[in-house]
Amino acid sequence: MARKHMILAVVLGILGMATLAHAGTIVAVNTNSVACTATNGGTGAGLCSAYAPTAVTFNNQALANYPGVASYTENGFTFTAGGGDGFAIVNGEGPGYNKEPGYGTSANDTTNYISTPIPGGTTNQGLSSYTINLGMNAYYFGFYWSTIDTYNTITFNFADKTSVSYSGLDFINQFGGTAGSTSSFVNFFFDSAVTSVTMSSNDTYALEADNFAAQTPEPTSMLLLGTGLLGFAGTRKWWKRG
Ligand SMILES: [Ca+2]
Repeated sequence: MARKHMILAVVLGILGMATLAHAGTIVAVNTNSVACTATNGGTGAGLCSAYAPTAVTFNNQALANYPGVASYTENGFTFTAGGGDGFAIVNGEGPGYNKEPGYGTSANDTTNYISTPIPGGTTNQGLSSYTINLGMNAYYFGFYWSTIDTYNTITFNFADKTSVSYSGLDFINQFGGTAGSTSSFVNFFFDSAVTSVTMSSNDTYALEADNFAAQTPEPTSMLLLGTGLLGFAGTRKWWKRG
């Protein structure tokens, strides 16, 4: 069973007036962020959420390069390794071609971050992934994403047991960036509660992320509104049960 699901990308931060139009709508914003501070994401962590406190920094954790870790919990967020090599907690550029968010820019993240697959792990292992249980019904989710890549995929799992996946290319197309060269703090707003998010990347190359934030209260008719919304359709599927 599947039904059409809309994702809307806001190219510019928008103040507005309208309300969310469709159940299950996702709005992605890649322009709004703040510089991280010592108390919000950590000094030198690059960009943090402009909408919610940073909940996951990995900053006080031992690095976990090959063979990575199976599970990690910080501030109520639980990360569980999925297929392939799973994930590792790393710093800087690693042997698995991973690059920290903000690589090569003034917003370079010099702190620990998460990478899937794990640097130095198996090559050509196929799809590596991890799932973040948010520990809440989230109407907002954001993180600092390094070099948004075509082989990255994000799957949003809704409380109603549906899910929807988007590739890095989907976001690149909406944000107008260039694959493999654009780091962004990305913000996602939902009008239907999301309980977990699965991050995956294909083959040797990585999906790198840091400074996760989420929020339960539906952010007031937010930004969603107004003009400048670009939409495209995805297919929202029911989770397999049993
Ligand atoms: Ca960090």
